[in-house]
Amino acid sequence: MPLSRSISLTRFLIEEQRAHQHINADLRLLIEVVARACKTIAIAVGKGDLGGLLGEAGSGNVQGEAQQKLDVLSNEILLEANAWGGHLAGCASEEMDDPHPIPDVYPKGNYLLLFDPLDGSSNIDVNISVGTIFSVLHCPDGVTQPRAEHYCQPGAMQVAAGYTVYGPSTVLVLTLGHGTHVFTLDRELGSFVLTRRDVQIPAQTREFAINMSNQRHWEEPTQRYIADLLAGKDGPRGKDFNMRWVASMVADVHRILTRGGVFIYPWDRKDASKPGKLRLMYEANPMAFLVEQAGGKATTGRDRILEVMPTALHQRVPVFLGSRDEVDEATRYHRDFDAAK
Ligand code: AFP
Repeated sequence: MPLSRSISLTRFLIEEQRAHQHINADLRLLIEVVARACKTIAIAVGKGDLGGLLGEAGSGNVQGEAQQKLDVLSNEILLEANAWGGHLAGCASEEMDDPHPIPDVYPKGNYLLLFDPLDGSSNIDVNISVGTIFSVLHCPDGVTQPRAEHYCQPGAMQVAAGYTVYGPSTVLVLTLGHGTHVFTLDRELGSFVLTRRDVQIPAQTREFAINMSNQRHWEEPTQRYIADLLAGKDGPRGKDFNMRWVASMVADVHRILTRGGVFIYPWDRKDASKPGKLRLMYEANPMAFLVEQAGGKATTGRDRILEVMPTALHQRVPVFLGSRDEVDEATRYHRDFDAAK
């Protein structure tokens, strides 16, 4: 529910630390540092053409995708902000091939931070919402120079996750494993203010999000599921469905956290060697954690995303997440299809 009394992110974190054992001073610092970096990114994104930062950087990332200038800048902002606080053992970014070590001149902490610095960046030049997604894990005991394998922990091991959306307003959505909470950036004060505590995604929905242009590449159970949604009240689902697709996962997930829905990026045959488009560690896991903490569900179409055992830092995965009953329904189509094979 919307809040009337103003609670800053700092106050929220301190009160969480007092009330529960699930947050300590280092984790609190980590979240505050990430939030501060996101404010800097919000300023850069908000300048648009005036900042001279639109367009491609002329480089590619580990995924083989063209990097935007703001991808590169957002990555640098997050790396720099998190280097010196002493809260991290290391960090990993969707934009970098290998994990980034904390410089030796600074103390090290016990957390691993993973991030997609600017999700949906192909939308920047057309002034559509983009965002930052992050995930926090414990560094395994005794590891002082974390390598890729130390980051490869299932999403259920996350201690925190969140995203920001740089849209008409800048919002930060956060879970520390005890509910999902929304903070809105007060641009005059320069601080994030708690605006929704304990968000709950409606269990049922009449709205889905998928890139329909890939339809011919989908596998059979995805085809059947979407065909039944499109059939509306004359079909087996007996109700009409609406469709939305922003092509910025942060914006699509934020809509679902706000009013329900199901977000789908399934496996497809466009490039059958890839097990999906979205990245497990930087997109699927943090979003799955946030969605589950808001009463929703998140699967690969078959299995719970948070239980997928990662084998590589930049691994991809199919994603079905959002309203609980609808994700159950989509997952049932895939499981029934497998069982009938
Ligand atoms: P970019 O960061 O390259 O714009 O990709 C965004 C994204 O990873 C995710 O945010 C969207 O949901 C999805 O890709 C959109 O993919 P399509 O362009 O294939 O619809």
